[in-house]
Amino acid sequence: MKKNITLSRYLVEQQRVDGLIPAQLRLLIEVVARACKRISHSVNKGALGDVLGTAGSENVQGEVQKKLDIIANEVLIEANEWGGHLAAMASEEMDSIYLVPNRYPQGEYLLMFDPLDGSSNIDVNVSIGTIFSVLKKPEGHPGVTEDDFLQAGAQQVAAGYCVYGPQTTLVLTFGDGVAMFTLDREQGSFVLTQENVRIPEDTKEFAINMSNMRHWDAPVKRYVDECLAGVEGPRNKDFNMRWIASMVADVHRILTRGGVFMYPWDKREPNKPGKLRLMYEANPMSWLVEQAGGAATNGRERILDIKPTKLHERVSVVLGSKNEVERITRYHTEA
Ligand code: AHM
Ligand code: MG
Repeated sequence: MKKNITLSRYLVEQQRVDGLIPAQLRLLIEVVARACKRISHSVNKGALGDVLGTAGSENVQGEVQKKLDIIANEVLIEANEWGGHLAAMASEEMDSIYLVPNRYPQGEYLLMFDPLDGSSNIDVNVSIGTIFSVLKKPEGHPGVTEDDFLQAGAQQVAAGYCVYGPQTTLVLTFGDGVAMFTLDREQGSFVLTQENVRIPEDTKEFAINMSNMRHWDAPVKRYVDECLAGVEGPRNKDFNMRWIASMVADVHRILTRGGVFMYPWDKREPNKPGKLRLMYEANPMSWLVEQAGGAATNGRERILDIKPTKLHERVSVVLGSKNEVERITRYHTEA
């Protein structure tokens, strides 16, 4: 790999040399990356920046918002609304879509994000992140409605996340593999640190919130029981468990060394398909995982094929090393 390729140079080459992305999409990603740098800065300040703790409000899903949830949301909106690359945005922290104000030029893209994923980890200094997904606004009508956003994940034109951990790492796909960039704070830029990310097809590591075990469906219980049985069980090998409770950090581990991540449907809220949101959590992560050679399903079907019916739709998630995801999906179809 060539040394010291900044994100800007990488994007210019994707646009100019390889013709993989249009100029407006390049600008969009540059702007999102700049916003992530600002969020990273706030996250790093922690108590010194008065950014910890709750904001005293709730989002549309009835979850308590943290100060940093709101700060990150505002940073992303302010950074993206004026550049002329977007038609509208949608966020986990906003009830409805956000139209680019009339005073700014309108672009052809739709941006969705979870501004700060892993909120429960903010105050305890554990990795958190920003997840984003980019769609094209459907042609043929002026203005933007929520319906324009309701496209299957397979329609995404770019997706990524930025994890704020010991390092700040931006991970991106345009549908031609996955690349990782590490924030060089002295230089002030993201620098390419890994290309052609690949997830091993087999793994001995799983991630799931075990405290929900009594609420799971039989196929998930069967899979985890078999992992826990180790060498003495039907899998003939010992498994290790990791659960960071930040999807960004759990997925980052899987992209780095493999593994399987699950947030399945459970009996606590039987009418909801799961905890995670399809459009700005599961879709971008599923695409990244597939682009790295992994798989992502809701236990039955490919997540990227699900046609959303509402903006904040939830979904059951099984993603990561291909052979494990296929096994878990098979357990569901057999059941
Ligand atoms: P958030 O977007 O409000 O932070 O919620 C999503 C997070 C995921 O990052 C993580 O996988 C999950 O919630 C953790 O949930 P749990 O509290 O069950 O561990
Ligand atoms: Mg989230």
